[in-house]
Amino acid sequence: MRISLPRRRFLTTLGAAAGLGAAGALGATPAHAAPMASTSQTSRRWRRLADDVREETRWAWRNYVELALGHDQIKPVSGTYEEFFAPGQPVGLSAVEALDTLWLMELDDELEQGLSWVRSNLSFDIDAPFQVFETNIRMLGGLLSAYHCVGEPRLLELATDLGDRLLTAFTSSPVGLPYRYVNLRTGEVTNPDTNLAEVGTYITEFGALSQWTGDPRYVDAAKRAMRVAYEARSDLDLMPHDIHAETGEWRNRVATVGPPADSFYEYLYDGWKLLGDDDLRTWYDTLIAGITAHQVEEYEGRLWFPQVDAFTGEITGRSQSELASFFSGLLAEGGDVALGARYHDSWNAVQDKFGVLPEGIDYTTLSAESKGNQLRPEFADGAFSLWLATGDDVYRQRAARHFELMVETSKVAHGYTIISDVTTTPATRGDLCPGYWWSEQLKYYYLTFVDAPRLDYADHYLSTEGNLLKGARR
Ligand code: DMJ
Repeated sequence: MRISLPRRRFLTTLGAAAGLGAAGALGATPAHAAPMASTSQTSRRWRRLADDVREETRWAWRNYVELALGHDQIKPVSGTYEEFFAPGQPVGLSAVEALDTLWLMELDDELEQGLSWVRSNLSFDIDAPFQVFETNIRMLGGLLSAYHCVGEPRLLELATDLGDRLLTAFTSSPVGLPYRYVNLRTGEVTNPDTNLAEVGTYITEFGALSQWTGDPRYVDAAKRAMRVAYEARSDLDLMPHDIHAETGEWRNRVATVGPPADSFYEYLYDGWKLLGDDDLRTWYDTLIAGITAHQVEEYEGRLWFPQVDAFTGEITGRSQSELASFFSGLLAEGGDVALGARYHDSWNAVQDKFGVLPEGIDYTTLSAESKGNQLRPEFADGAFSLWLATGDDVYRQRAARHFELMVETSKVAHGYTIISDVTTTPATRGDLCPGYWWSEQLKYYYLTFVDAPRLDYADHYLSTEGNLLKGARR
């Protein structure tokens, strides 16, 4: 997701009004134009932060290359690594996830190291079950975004080969909902008990693949799955989060905007934005209307999205997963900036209380129900989208705090790690850098703090995994 015009307009207007050149306008604070001196101080601060993000990326990448290149995820405390999809079957997940981030940051030597590994080593002829959703958003999305950025045909060849293997998960189902796992070599599918995110987070990767190869099978399969799920919505226009891939029947009654539903809603909006498919926009508007009518609760002046019974609208839970904080940005992009802003404010209160956000909270007490933090990007993602939509500097400040907290708590000997308990002092560290870290928050921070010359801010698309599928300025 993510796209907007206002920010670019603000910068141009302020730059022109203040008699600034392009460089002078870089760090402008659009919503509250400050006097010249403090504007350039502000500008320097944002440039410095962007440089810090770039340096941290370069340093962490060097460690990954030295200790784990080709493996899926570095364990940055012990200096070892682990695979993400299947034991003993590395696919260089972190390298693939990092490619477009390195390109956007103009870290071209580092990018070449990643590309060179991909060219010489990456193959999907693997006799093991791979999770279809994760393989799509991380590996297929990573290859497609790299292709979009650097234009190398080999990247599209690899993406097409992988897309064909993933397609089997859809075509094997009698109703077109993908199984959760597919064996990449044999095509054997398993795990039909699935959920909204895992049946409906394909349309932009598969859409880009269809556009770039001229083969409509991918986008057709992705849309068919979304339609099957959408048409099973309740009379309240709500959707339970668990569904069966062979029957299309719901497996529970609970509606949530968090996992495992989250990116299903995101991809309705994103599919419309990237591909211009009006059905998807209609489906998005219908479901968001259902959510805003039945799934929003004000609690002590803050706005949250409780779990509700999809058929009665009754509230069944008041837990909130950190992953749901992305919804603030989605709402803003979809046109409800006020609601998105209020939801981001709620999460900012959690950041004020804990520093690093816990994985899950009870919003009636703002207490941590799940005390770890998997080095998550969603708060920074929401801040970036709201910054683009409003030009309000408050979102850059929140992203800056998120970045500074991450450096304080997660930086270890060989990179950045997850936290196993954010409530201890100091925070208790784990030993893993998830693949999405390379694709998401580093990129969101950087793009929020600086006007990156390789991004078309006025017309771009970043996927749920932060992969750039539109808007590369080559
Ligand atoms: C990422 O893999 C994607 O953003 C996904 O949609 C859900 N969240 C994880 C990171 O937290």
